[in-house]
Amino acid sequence: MREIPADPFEFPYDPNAIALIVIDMQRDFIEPGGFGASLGNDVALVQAIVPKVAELIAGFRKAGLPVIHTRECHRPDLSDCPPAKRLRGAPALRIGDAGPMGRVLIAGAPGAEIVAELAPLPGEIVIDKPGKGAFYATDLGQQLTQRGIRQLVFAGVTTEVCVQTTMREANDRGYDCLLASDATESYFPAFKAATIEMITAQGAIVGWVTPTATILEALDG
Ligand code: TIU
Repeated sequence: MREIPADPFEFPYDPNAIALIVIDMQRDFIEPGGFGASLGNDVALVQAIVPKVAELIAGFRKAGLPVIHTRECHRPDLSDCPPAKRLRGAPALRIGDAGPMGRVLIAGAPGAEIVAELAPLPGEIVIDKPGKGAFYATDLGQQLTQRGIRQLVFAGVTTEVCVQTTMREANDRGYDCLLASDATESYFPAFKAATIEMITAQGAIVGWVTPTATILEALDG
């Protein structure tokens, strides 16, 4: 077993059981005119991590390790979108409404696609998820079990919403979770900082955190 330097202490890296999971790097969250912007957010902050996420993906691919992508999106008939989610608040565009990138957060719409720079390769797992957590109402758990994956490196958006929710789901299911600190972002810098503090506190109660470069060095070694 090798170790990756991390907070709050070394991450016990098992090259035979680790995968990268990239959460929701979709046009709807990253580009102007999508769901993230419709909720009142400035997307510039999350757009800035695209190159770092690309580096991390490239490192996993080069090492021959699995890369998993998730997309938050719903069926065109909205049957998997709880009214409580769709009707909440007063967004400029609701889930399912027609926006500049097609129907907001609907599977198959241009806005629900992963940004071109981070597009999945054929053969990589892509999980469409109706919730914030990637385990809820998906077959992610089965996919990981089939491949013997027990450790997950996390990247993507947003740190405190879909990334943290999925990390907590994974932690409860027995996965070791390592967050790439510079390959994740929030619309709210204070929320990202708080998430990193809360997951690493209490002896890595949810998981570990370390920068992309440190992870890539370990994959190379
Ligand atoms: N609004 C927000 O911060 N996030 C989401 O709605 N979804 C994800 O984080 N992917």
